Amino acid sequence: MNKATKFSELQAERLKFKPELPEILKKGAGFIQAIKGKATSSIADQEKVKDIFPNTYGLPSITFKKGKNALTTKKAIKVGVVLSGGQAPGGHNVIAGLFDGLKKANKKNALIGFLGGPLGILENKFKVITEENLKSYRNTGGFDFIQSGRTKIETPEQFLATKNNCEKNKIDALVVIGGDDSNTNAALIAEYAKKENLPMSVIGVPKTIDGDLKNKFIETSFGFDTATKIYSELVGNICRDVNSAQKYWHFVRLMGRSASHITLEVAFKTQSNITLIGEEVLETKMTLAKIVKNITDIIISRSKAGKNFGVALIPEGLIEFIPEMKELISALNDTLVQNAETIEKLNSPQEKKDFVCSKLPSNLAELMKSLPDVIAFQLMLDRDPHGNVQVSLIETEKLLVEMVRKKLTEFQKENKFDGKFLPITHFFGYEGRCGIPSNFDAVYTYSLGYNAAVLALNGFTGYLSSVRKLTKPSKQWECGGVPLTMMMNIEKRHGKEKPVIQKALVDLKGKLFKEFVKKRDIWAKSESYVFPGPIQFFGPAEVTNITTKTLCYESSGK
Ligand code: FBP
Repeated sequence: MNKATKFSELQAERLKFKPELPEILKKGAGFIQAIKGKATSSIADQEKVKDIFPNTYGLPSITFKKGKNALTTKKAIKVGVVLSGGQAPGGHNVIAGLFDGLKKANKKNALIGFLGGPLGILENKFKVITEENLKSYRNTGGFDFIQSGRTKIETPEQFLATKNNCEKNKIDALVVIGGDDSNTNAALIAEYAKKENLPMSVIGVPKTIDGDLKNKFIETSFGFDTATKIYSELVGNICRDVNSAQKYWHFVRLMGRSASHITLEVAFKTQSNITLIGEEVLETKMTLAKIVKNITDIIISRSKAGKNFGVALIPEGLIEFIPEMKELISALNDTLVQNAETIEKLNSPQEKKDFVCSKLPSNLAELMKSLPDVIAFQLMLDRDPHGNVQVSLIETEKLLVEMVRKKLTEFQKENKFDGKFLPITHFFGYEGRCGIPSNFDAVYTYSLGYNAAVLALNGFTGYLSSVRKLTKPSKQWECGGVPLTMMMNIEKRHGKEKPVIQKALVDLKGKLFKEFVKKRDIWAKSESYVFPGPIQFFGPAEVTNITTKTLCYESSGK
């Protein structure tokens, strides 16, 4: 631990927490047998995905069952671990579970942590992980033990550097803790290693606060539980504040990239007045004007009841789902790539905007010009290394506030609105990513790491660590692995077709969304706010071990 870092009383207490492993993992890899299921296929674009992954496509899913497995304990192995992408509560416990799982199987097993994300692999920067340097990070938030990064390993030179450094360090398995893009990268490294006859397996661990890396075998990504609890506390406090002062409208943008899972979860936990769901906007082709109309309708109707206050939740990815904005962003992605050199040479954002507008089809150029400058500039910012628009940098809440204000002013002139509109904007994202992991996340991450150790000790490659039946007590959780290629489809990135793990967006036919649709009108009119308060680590299980509404509804169909 960094010398400057001091433990708070709570953190000191949390170090003593012992995550309870699933029963199947408790005795270690030597007592776990891997049962292979049927061969799998990718969720879409099967032929194209198969062509790209000739060596790792179609692997069977894996379920762990009790039974002796001496092979996993005889030979000592060396594992490299890397944290990739955005922070999510519980990352340190994945490393702790991985470390303990390896040591339980054979004391000579070794673990090194690549520093600063995948770049650490390329630059061969790592730290040897020992009980001594790991112990103060158990059950803590953050990724600061070995840090993270968003470097994508994609060029032939980068793959070669990965191979050379892994060979140099005699690494038998590489564990990539990441979201959909990082695990797509893990799948590509697994395929490359097979092709090059590199005796190294690659295992992924599902991480992301966004909650969009999930499927039949991955019920949730880690970090979603803690992050949504932190945001819900903050939003709940705001709800209480608006209800106390009764004079402001708060517009809160919430992280989550494209998916609105975080926003939907926070909506249930706080019962805020307005919640926008990006996936619904896409499905119903809701234009920006229609979204603004829906918001102003609620503001006016609350105002008529004497309530010039409320709370509105906006998913950060909303902007990508509004039909005309989606079209604009897609055209911008191409224009920015095709004209990168020229744009680079232009000095001011205004010059860049003018140039970009000159290259866009006229309807999109008009739209770009109609946006507040600050939003237009933000739309032109660099894409991330995986080709995604950095929605965390686009202040959609401010765009909506401006448009709503304009509309209400028009209505005021027409005597259709005589209330007040005093908006305040917020963005909650980074506040939730490094929080102390909730009991659920602390146990889940420890189990995911331990489970990854078992997969690695069995020599499996191209798998995502999978721990399931998560709404049951952790003792009863089921464990195994799910092939990474199974979750893939082909998408356009940086203007080119690429294999990627498909994001799981909010299911509009799912029970949770349907329940939301039933409730939202009531929440819009009333002050049925809920104030969840801070995460509780100690106390009655109904409070400390409660998980997300999303997981409960999706797992049990309640
Ligand atoms: P991951 O997908 O890597 O887990 O990152 C999630 C996230 O927190 C998004 O919610 C957010 O849009 C993005 O990271 C912000 O990225 P950055 O940390 O690079 O600003």
